[in-house]
Amino acid sequence: MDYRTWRHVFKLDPERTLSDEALDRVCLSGTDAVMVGGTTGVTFDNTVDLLGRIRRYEVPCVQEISTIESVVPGFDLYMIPVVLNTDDGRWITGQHQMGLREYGALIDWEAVVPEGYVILNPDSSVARLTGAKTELDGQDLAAYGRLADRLLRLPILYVEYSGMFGEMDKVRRASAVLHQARLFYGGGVDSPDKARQAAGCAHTVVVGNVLYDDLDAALATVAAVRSVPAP
Ligand code: 1GP
Repeated sequence: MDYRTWRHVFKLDPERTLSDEALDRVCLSGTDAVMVGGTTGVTFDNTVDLLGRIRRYEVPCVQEISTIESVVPGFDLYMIPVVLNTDDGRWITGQHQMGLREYGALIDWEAVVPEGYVILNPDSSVARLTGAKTELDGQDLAAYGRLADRLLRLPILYVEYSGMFGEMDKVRRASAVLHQARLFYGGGVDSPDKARQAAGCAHTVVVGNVLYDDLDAALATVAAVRSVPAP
């Protein structure tokens, strides 16, 4: 599953409701992958339900793990956030170590992809949960880019503005310093115009919330992202 080629991803929250018809349109939209995950209210049951519905389609399906209890077998890949801009060690290595303590011997490492997360919207639930230090300028973000890419050699730098559209100048600056890592951008992409802007700065654009508010606008982001050359 070559996530390195993905330009567009839809992120679905298992706690929220999407009709069969809407899910059909999402899975046949031409997006490169569907990611299942969320910050709160994610359970084994609601994740397994959603996976079963997405599996009727050929679109690649990945789980972004937020709690150990909600990990469901059967996804193509498992993306594991490591929060870079927090002082709270639980979100850097703490939860991960506890998970590996229980299940470490059973893991198919070929299916695991770590993501270096930088969380930038102070009002998002993920920022509150993780105690993220969101006051970062472009130089700070570029430094996190190098930290992820060169020092930790993570394959993904995920710039997370969840719920708001971010500052593209900062994102571009981080993208420019990456050597091997892919930059995933997510946050507030709710129109073709914003999708194009993000696609010019990020290798992969992740679209979430707007799926539940304006499905047509969400679907229009797929072609918009594809119309822009990757950075
Ligand atoms: C959230 O990065 C994703 O984790 C997408 O953000 O929901 O704001 O589109 P939005």
